[in-house]
Amino acid sequence: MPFRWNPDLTHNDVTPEKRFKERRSLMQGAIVLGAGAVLDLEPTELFADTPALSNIRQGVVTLDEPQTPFEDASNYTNFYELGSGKSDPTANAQRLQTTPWHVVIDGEVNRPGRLTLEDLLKPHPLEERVYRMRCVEAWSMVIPWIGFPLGELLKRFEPTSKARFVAFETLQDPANLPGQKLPILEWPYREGLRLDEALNPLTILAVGMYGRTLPNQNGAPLRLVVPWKYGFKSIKSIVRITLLADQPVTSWNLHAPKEYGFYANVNPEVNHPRWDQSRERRIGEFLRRKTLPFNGYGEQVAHLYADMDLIRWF
Ligand SMILES: Nc1nc2c(c(=O)[nH]1)N[C@H]1C(S)=C(S)[C@@H](COP(=O)(O)O)O[C@H]1N2
Ligand SMILES: [Mo]
Repeated sequence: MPFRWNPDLTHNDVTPEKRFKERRSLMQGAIVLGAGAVLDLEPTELFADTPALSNIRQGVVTLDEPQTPFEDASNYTNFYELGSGKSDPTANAQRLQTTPWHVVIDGEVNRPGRLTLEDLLKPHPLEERVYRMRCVEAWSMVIPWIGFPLGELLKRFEPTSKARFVAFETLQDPANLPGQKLPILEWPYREGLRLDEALNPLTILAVGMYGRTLPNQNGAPLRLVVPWKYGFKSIKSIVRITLLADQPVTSWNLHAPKEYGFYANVNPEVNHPRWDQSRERRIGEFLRRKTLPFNGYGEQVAHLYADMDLIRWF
């Protein structure tokens, strides 16, 4: 069975042998290990530079699939603010200023606020969850994210009875983010979810991956991960979360409405106008595989769309 939803996973389930080796090589530069030293360090020890990222609990979601190597997941990225090539975001990563970082939560909530990243993380224990990510350009990865369910955060701000959608915005900083000087998109990058999608337990705000703080090019310090949707919904480097009565405008939908729908659920039956969406290449593999409806998470999320024509609402 490729997918498990199980709160009783053992530490081995969430931290396979390969991960220990990765951690070991990550740490070898920084830590001189005595002979026979135990290498099974907890992820928190890699977060020493970021005290807010502590107390990572066992994930309730994991996959029996080989993880994409950290090198690929962190160097083959899409982050147009840092350049439109897949390696540009790594090359320009240091231009993203992540400290201090604030997130505004406003709109249809009883308790709006502007919080530091530390305040925002404090009440939310972090979890590691291994998710498939499927990019609209037909490549995919399996990434161990560290984060917490978005719904836990939203509840804290008490959405009003009018709230039906959630809008997200990325940092706007054209002086430092070279892509924001180019008319690739209307900046800032904006995304949105229906409130029930946002409250689904699979939807997380991630602050780390592979047992460490999120690299800037992957959307530090705080990004969305919506594993059953195409990658562009998983907005990076979030500074604002707004609850709304009406469906928000989103960057890719605004830019090319025929190519990028608001819903963007992974759907092998709806091709992108310029390419086939029925198959995908897992990064690091040679042969393409069949794309799964909802990226393989149908059991968890198909009910959200029971009454919808998913060809029309792509
Ligand atoms: N702010 C912002 N968020 C973004 C993007 C972007 O260009 N800017 N690209 C999106 C796209 S198209 C994808 S596929 C995913 C990629 O996430 P990853 O690079 O961590 O794999 O980020 C999404 N989030
Ligand atoms: Mo993408």
